[in-house]
Amino acid sequence: MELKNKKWTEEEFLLERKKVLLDWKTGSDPALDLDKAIAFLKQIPEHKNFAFKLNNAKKQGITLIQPRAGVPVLAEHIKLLKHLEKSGADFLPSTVDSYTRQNRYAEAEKGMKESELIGRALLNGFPIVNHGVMGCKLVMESINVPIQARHGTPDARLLSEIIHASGWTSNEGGGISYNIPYAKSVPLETSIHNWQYCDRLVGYYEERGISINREPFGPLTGTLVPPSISTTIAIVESILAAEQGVKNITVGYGMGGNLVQDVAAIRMLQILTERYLLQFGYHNMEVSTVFHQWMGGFPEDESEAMGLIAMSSTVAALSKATKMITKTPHESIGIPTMEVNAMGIKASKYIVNILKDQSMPEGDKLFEEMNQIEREVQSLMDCIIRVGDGDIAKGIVKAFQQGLIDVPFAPSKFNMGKVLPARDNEGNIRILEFGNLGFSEDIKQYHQLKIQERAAFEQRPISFQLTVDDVYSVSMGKLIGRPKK
Ligand code: 8ZB
Repeated sequence: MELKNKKWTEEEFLLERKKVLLDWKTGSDPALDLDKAIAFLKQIPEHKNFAFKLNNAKKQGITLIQPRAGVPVLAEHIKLLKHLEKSGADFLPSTVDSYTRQNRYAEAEKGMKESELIGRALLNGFPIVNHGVMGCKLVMESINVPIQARHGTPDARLLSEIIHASGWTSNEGGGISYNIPYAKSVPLETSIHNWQYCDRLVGYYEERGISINREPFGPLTGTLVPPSISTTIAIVESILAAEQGVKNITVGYGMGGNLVQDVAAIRMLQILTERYLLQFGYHNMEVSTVFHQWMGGFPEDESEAMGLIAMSSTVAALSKATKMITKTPHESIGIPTMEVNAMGIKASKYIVNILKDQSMPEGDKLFEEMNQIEREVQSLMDCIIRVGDGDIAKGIVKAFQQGLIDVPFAPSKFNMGKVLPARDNEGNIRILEFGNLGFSEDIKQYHQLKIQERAAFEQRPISFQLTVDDVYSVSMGKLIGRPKK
C-alpha cells in the first residue's frame, strides 16, 4: 500500500488484520472478534473510560496524574497497579518490556515465565502480547480507573488489538514518536503505516460508539528538545490519527526547565493542534494535553530528585495541562519499586492539588514565547506540507529525509541528526546548530541572538560545549550548564 494520509477502507483494514492476528498465539483468542470486543467495551463504565475522564478534567481545568509502571508477572502487575491507584493515580499505565517493543514475543515469553519461577522481574515491563486478552482483561477488571498501554513500539498492531479488546481505553504512541526516538533502522514509512493501522482500529471502534483516547509520545528523546519540534510532530501525528477516525487525542510535551517556555509550550500545543486539525478538515475532535515531568538525566540524590518532581508538578499545574506523567526518586537508578513509585505520585498529587486554583500570570515574556513557538511551528508545518504536496504522511517522510524536521539526539538513521540545541541565558531551549531545519532566516537569527547573549555572559565562545554542558546540568543541580570558574 502506498503511504498517504488517507483513511484505510474497512476492507483494507480487515485484510491486514487477518495477518496481524497470526503474529503470536494470543492473536487467535476468540475475544479478538470485533463484535465481541465492541460488546465488551460497551459495558465498561464511564469512570474507567480514558477519553471521558480526560474530557471532564479539561472542563474543570485540573491536572490529573499518571505514573509509569509495569512488571512481567500478572499477579505482581495487578498488585502494583492497585497500590498505585490507592496512592492517588488518576490514570494507570502498563509499561511494556523492551522485547515486546521489538515484537520479540518468544523472548518475552521466556522472560515472563522465568520471572515467575524465580520470583524476580527479568523483564523491564509487562509483556502485553504474551499475557493476551485474558491477562489484560484481568488487569483492567482489578482496578477502578482508566488504563493505558505505554510502550515505544514501532509495530504495535497486535498489541493495540489486544489492549482495546481487553477494555483498555487509551494507547500511547505514533508512527514518528515511537520510531525516531526508539529504533535505529525502522523506515518511517513502515512505522507510519503500522500506526495508521492502530489508529484505524480506534476509528473502527469510534464508528461504533466507543470512545478511545490516543496519545502521541510528546517528549521524543527527552533531552533538550525545542518545543516547536515536538509540537510539530505532535500535530502531524494528530492529523494522521484523525484521518483514520481517532476522535480523542492527548498531545504531549516533556518539561524543558524554564517556567515561561514550558507554560507557553503547553498552551501552544493545545491551541496549534486544534488549529491544524480544523485547517485539515477534522471537526468534532477533543484535544487535551499531557505534561511529562523532567525526562532528562535525574540527580542521584533522592531528595534532590523529589525536588525536581515537585518543580515539574508546579510547572504542569500552572500550565493547566490536562494530565501529568510522574517520575520517581529512583529515576537515576532504574525501575522503581511500587513504594518508591507511590512516593512520586503522592508528592505530585499534593502539588497539583495545592495549585489547582492558580494559573500562570499573563505577561509580555509569556506572550513572546508563545508567539515564537507559533512562528516556528508554522515554518516547520509549511515545509512539511510543501514537500508532501499537501499530503502530511508523504510530507513528514520527505521532511525527515531532507532534515527539514530533525530531532536532537535520536538514534534513528532516518533522522538527519544535525540539530544541536543549547540553552539561552535564562535557560530556554534554543538551537545552536540548525542543520537543514525548516526555519526561516529571521527565526534562526532569534536563536543565534539568544545563544550569543548567554555565551557573552559566560565569556566563552559559542560551541558544541554548550550543548554538552546543558545535557548534564540538571542532574548536577543547575538548569544552565555554566562553565566552572
Ligand atoms: C520514555 C520513558 C522512560 C521512563 C520509566 C523509566 C523512565 C520504563 C518502566 C518505567 C516504571 C517500568 N520506565 N519502564 N517505570 N516501570 N516498567 O519510563 O524509568 O522514567
